[in-house]
Amino acid sequence: MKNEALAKWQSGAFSVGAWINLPDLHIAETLARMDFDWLCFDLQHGLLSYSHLLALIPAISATRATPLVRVADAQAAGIGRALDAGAHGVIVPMVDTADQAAQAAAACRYPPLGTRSCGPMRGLLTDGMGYLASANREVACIAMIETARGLDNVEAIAATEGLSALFVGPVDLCFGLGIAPGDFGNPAFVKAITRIVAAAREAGIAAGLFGYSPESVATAKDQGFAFASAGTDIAFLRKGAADALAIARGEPARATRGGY
Ligand code: 3PY
Ligand code: MG
Repeated sequence: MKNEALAKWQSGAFSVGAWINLPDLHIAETLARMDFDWLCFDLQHGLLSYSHLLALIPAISATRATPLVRVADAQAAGIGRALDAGAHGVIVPMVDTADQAAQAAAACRYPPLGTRSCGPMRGLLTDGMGYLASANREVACIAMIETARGLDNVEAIAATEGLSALFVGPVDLCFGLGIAPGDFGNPAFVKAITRIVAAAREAGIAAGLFGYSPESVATAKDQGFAFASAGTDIAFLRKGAADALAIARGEPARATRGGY
């Protein structure tokens, strides 16, 4: 198994992804054919279940987009099931401590590096037994920094053995900082971003951002992130529909809320 997104992050090349929140094969296939570097199924907030993931992930793994899954938490069961379903990496939300990061990393790695149990259904299908030899190297374990405690501990989290990247959830981070959700220009927010990117760089891993708009991706690149998402299926649908309606009625383009 080769994780092309991870290879990009490790080489220092910037990559752009998107999120899948809707349980629809045609939407997954449409995004998979758009040339995103990675696509992440959101099992934390998305409107889809593990059964949907099983049905949709083959649409991604048949293309060059790297399939990722945001799991509910750092528990081994959810991480193992996402990887067994064919995810090449997991994004773990709300990581507060290095212990939690270590728990997530252990769940991503087979012994002796971790405690992942063998049963990679889709990996064996696509890569045969070679999957077992490559998984520890290729699976990406990504810890979200989006709480006050996570920010306090970010250097220790970044230094956790087996972690591939940090990932910022900007609105939860706003809550953690006690600033208005979406106030991404707030000096406290910018300072936190600078600290997170520096912690990742110091640890020799990548940093990524959940982009609330396509425009935020360019800012993320300037801030030193290695990867960012340009939007979600729902946001793309809403923006496309709003633009189509405005054009059809001869009205100026309407600003749409970014994000989900
Ligand atoms: C956040 O903004 O906190 C996110 O995790 C986006 O889903
Ligand atoms: Mg969040």
